[in-house]
Amino acid sequence: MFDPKANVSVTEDGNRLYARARQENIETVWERHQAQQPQCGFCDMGLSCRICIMGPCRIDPFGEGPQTGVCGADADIVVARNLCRMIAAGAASHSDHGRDLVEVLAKVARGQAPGYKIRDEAKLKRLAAEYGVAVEGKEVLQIAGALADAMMEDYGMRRKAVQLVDRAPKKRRELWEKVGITPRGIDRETSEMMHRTHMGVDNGWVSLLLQGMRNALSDGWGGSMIATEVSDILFGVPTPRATQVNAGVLKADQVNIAVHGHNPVVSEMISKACMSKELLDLAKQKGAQGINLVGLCCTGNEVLMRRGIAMAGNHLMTELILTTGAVDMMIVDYQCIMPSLAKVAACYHTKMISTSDKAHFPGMEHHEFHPHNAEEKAMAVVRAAVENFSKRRDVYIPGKPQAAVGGFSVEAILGALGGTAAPLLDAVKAGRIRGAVGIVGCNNPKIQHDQNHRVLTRRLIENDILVVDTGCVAVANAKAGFKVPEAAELAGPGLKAICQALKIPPVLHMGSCVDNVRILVLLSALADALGVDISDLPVAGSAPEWYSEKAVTIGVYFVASGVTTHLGPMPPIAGSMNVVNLLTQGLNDVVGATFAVEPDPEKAALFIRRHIEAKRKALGLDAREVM
Ligand code: SF4
Ligand code: MSK
Repeated sequence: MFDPKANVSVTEDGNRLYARARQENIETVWERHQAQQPQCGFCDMGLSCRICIMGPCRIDPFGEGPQTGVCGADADIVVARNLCRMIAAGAASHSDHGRDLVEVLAKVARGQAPGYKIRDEAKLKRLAAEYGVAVEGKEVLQIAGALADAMMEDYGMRRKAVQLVDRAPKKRRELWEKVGITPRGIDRETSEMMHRTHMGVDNGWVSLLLQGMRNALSDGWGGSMIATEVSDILFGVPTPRATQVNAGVLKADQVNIAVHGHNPVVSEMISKACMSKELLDLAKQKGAQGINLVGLCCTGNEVLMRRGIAMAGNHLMTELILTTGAVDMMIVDYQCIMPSLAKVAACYHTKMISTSDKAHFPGMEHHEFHPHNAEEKAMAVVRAAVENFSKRRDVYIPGKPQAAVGGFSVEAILGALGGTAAPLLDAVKAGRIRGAVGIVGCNNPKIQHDQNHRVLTRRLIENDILVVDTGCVAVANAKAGFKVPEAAELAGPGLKAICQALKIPPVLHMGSCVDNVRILVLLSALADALGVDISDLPVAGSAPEWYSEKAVTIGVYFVASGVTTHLGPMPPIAGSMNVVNLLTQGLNDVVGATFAVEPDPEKAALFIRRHIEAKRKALGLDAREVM
């Protein structure tokens, strides 16, 4: 557990802003976390159940008190059900985000979404081909409409499998069929998960966890994949572009607007409005030098990846950034938005705007964005932000921005390699690159902010392991200076030479939380090129500071796809050794990958390196001993 007397963050801007919050007596996530101590041990182990009102029930982990709930559910059933409900919530969140994008695509096709358009026709046609949508002789908008309809079908009851499962290597798909975890429909798997965990339905902890995997796969190869692909069609496929990160990206002489959440549907329109001449002129009239749009969390990652828009911070920076007094407006969509934000903002002049019909927050002004009115709404709220500039009082922007490069979609990575994965595979075969790791996920106040991300990433790259990252880790690693081509100096000799030749950083920013699917697509391409399954590759996943249900789902779809995955914080499963053993060992026999929990990032790096070297050996490649 993080020592509350130590610095809350490993970052300079984080600590300086936290000191300011303390000075001004502003309560943040760290004080609230402290106030919750000691947190409930039953819940921590997954041993409490409130699924029905014969309960709530608790199972005594010491064997002295009750060993079943009122209904008779034992520790295995209670722990498995709780974990499965986390998976369902995570899958629902990402997949509902994907649905919103499909709805925008459908409205664009019908001419009902002014301001939005098809930005990448080639990608639209590639997706249409995958979905069996005829493109010959059809207008772009007709194709878009037919593709949106086909994707909507993926959300319901498909006869066999969600479409994009076809992207997985053949061996993996055959394995899923054999185990019975091929996802059949996106909403169907979440719905079935909730049904099975109702009192008196599925009381087999193994069958529950198998459905948990199928549910997670319906997100990874379904809802999240749709979210990423449709975002690319509507807003462009990311390409490498320079940007800046940390609280220093706020500008004292400009109107600062921060976008926070996950879905690019609102932030893309805001970004357009910030560039409008009318509003830039208004900003000048109000005494500002311009309008400075910055990102937070994954909405920030979405606009960073496609537009190079600067990133102010990740999850645990979202309250602190308000204490600069320099944010004229924060616009939120959904997910990972702490309900405390408006309370912190109220200590300053910052206007807080919520935009989604499904995400309301106390103390925020609600301006609902829909495809038909988003362009108009964006102009109105940005105007309000400009009007708010003159109300600023004391401004404190700590430090200078850090340079970074983002935008490494699969297309961009393959492009940097000359169009195919062959150079990357050659480097892996020759041992210059030992393997690759996807580091993903959040911050958690139980861990010093960004510390584990930095340590783990540093240890991996210095041992010639390429790192790709998404979500809040991507921001942490950018702030640490790992995302400029010069960071190649921090890498081991093999990785360094390749990064220098390609002029890329050793840590590649692949996007937001839904963009973890880009990692799945890349791994499939590598596995296909080698003629093996994903589980044979010298790769791993890691979520060193995760907190959210979505991260559980991501971890489960990584493992079910064959990627052994490290978790920093322990998930709430310690109450059942059967569940722990299945997830950390038994799954190897089922899907060829497991979870490993290790809070210490130094030890996690050793575990991951040993795993990668073992996979190399199994492939007949040279393997190093990791001490
Ligand atoms: Fe208790 Fe069973 Fe109801 Fe859970 S489902 S609250 S264990 S009675
Ligand atoms: S925002 S899910 S805290 S990565 Fe995607 Fe960050 Fe985790 Fe939210």
